[in-house]
Amino acid sequence: MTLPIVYSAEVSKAMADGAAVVALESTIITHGMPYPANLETAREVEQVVRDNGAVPATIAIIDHKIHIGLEADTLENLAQAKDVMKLSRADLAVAVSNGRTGATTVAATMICAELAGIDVFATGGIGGVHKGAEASFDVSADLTELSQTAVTVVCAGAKAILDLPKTLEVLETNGVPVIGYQSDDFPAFWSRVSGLAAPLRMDGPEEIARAHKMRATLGLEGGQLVANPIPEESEIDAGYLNPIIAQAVAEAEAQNIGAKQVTPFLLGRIVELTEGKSLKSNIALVKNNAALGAKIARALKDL
Ligand code: PSU
Ligand code: MN
Repeated sequence: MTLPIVYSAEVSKAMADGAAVVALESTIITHGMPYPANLETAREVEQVVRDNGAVPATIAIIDHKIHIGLEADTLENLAQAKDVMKLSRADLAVAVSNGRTGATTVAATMICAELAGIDVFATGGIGGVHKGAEASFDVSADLTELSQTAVTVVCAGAKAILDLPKTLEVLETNGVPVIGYQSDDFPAFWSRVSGLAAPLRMDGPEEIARAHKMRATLGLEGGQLVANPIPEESEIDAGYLNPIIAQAVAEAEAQNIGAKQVTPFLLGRIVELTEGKSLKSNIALVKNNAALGAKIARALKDL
């Protein structure tokens, strides 16, 4: 059986030319940001990848196919679509076989990128170990995926809505290299620092590209997590944000929000409670990651 993959015209040409390609996820569009900011951001992030010398491949599941790169009208439809599934490893195949419309999380985007031969993926934040996980067992499948799928993922760390020390522990147990980019501290999404040490540090795209290759050479399965701090001017003060996060987490508990709904609920509530400040920061950090992702993808091509 041939793979159910379709490439956009732009990505298809890039692949044929051997150009650098950067994968982008779609859950951030459908479940991570409100319309129309989600659509504007998706377009701008794609443009940042191009401006940095690579080709963007936004990934989504539509009509029995894994789409690697979305045409302009497809992206526009997805950004406004209702009833889009939030797909991870568990439900990816069912969504494709049943012809559902699905957005890919970090885990599902990694799987699709690897199938398509794309080595680098840029996003905002990864899923992690949720606060209270000792009772809820809510640990994102993103962490397991990083241990088994050979894609370098550029993020801004993990959100402070998560239990960051536990998230780092699980990554370490799973054998995932967590690389602070030009930073000794593990960044916390809206903040440049979490107060936790980044397990590894690298200062340039070439170094990261070489390590990516070396994992393959050594036969180590899994990817790398690059944690790229949010640009200073877009940071949100933790003293202001922490009580807001605590309130959003408490509301989620009180309303029995569980499973896949937790992350979208918290992100949405925090946008409301910060009167859009968190959304502005989120957009800035995704663009920052897209630029670094493009540089890493180019460095990989140059090796
Ligand atoms: N971080 C963001 N915005 C998002 C997500 C993470 O800033 O929309 C999404 C990603 O797709 C990530 C998913 O893979 O949330 C994690 O969901 P969960 O916690 O249910 O595993
Ligand atoms: Mn979860």
